[in-house]
Amino acid sequence: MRRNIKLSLAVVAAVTLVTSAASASVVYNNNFDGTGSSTVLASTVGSQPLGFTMVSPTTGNVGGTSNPLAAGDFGAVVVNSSSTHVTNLAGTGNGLRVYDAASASGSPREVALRSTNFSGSTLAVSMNFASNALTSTSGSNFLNITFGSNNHNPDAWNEAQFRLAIARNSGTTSTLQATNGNTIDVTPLAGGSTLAFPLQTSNLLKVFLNQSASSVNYLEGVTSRTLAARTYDVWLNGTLLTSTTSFGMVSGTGLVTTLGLGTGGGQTGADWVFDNIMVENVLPIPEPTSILGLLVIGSTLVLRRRSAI
Ligand SMILES: [Ca+2]
Ligand SMILES: [Ca+2]
Repeated sequence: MRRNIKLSLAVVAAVTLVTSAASASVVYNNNFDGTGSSTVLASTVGSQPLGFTMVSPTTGNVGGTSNPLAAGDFGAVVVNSSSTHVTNLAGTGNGLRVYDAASASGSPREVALRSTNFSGSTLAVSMNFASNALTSTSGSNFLNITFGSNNHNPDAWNEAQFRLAIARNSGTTSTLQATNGNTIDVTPLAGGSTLAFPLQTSNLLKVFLNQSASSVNYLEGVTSRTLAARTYDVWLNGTLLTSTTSFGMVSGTGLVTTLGLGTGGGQTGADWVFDNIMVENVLPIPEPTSILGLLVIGSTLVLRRRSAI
């Protein structure tokens, strides 16, 4: 019995060590409520969000109270469950509605907002999002979640380092896909796939970025993954977006330091709500073999001590 207890303690100690090594520090956190460890002030319902630079539209919002959207509406506005705007389907309290039912011919940025700068070579970006509209519209409805660096502007979705496109399909599901930022068409990377998600309910998106020059390991839930240098992983509702080739960042450029949300002139039916947008510096975890090694070492030490008694 005592041996079992000591073995358990050794396992707990090893797991605690691993957990500690995988701890993260928040470098950007926007729940639009100003609560918790938020680094931004509470945003006001009906206004443009704090913690973002609004590139387009720069002042006010065009529409944003109609549901479904009226033709010509576009903008970003803070909403909550009791506002005259749409309900925050993505989270609790205040959320952010990003919508585009307008058409500015040829424009890569109809709605464009970017986060305040953050830094870190190994980042975990997470957010909740929901499609506000259930049915497909006649217009293009995708929205780009963009990752920008010093010379890859996240404001324009065709210039970002890389981007994730969320799109509403006909029926009641929608898809997410990853693509190079400087590829105009919304197509997955070679060999890439899409992930489906339900409409009008909160979805959890997590992106792990390794911007360093060597591979690192990270934990998503109980899954340990290795990220090669300058690649990223995408998780949607606990499922990994897969590709036959690694999702790579544009080579020879600076680190990703900003996050953007945007649509272009071609989108005339985009209507999305976001909440809990967070960026964390994630410390790499030991190799899986090292974790096993810790357990073996811990167990062995206890067994030796027990044998010596
Ligand atoms: Ca919130
Ligand atoms: Ca548009």
